[in-house]
Amino acid sequence: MAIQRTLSIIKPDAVAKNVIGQIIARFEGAGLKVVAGRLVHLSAAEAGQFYAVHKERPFFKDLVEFMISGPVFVQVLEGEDAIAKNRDLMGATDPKKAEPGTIRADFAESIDANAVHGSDAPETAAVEIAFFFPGMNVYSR
Ligand code: RTP
Ligand code: MG
Repeated sequence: MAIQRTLSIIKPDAVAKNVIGQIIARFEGAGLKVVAGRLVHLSAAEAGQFYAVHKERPFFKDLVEFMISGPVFVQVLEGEDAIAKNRDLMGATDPKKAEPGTIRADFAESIDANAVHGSDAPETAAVEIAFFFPGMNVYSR
C-alpha cells in the first residue's frame, strides 16, 4: 500500500471543545503522522472556496457558516493508505450513523458540527493540501 498525504481539518466544534490533542492522538495511534499543521480562522470566502464542490447543495450556507464560526486546526497527515485510513478513523458524516470508537461517534454533535474533515481521494487531497499549504510536496508513492 502506498504512502500518502491527506488534508485533515479539526472543525470549530472540536476546537471549541478543546479536543485537538485527543483527535490527533487517534491519528497517531493509527500510524498516521502530522507533517504540517496550523490553527486558522477561515473567512466566508475561504470556506466557500474550500467546499466549492458543495455550492449547489441545500446545506452549503449552513456548512460555510459553521466552518467560520471559530478557528479550525488544519493539518496534513502522512502514512500508509492515509486517505482511506483517515476516513475510517473519522466515521460516517452523520455522527448518529458513525461506528462506535470513531472520531465523529465520540466527539461530534450533529451532521453539521461533525468534528473533522478528511480528503476523500488522491485528487482532492492534492487540491486541499495546496489550498492550505501552498508549495508543500503532495506525494503518493
Ligand atoms: P467532510 O467533507 O467535511 O470531510 O465530510 P464528508 O466528506 O463526510 O461529507 P460531505 O458529503 O463532503 O459533506 C461536507 C459536509 O457538509 C455537511 N453536510 N450536511 N445536512 C446534510 O445533509 C449534510 N450533508 C453534508 C457535513 O457537515 C459534511 O461534513
Ligand atoms: Mg467531503
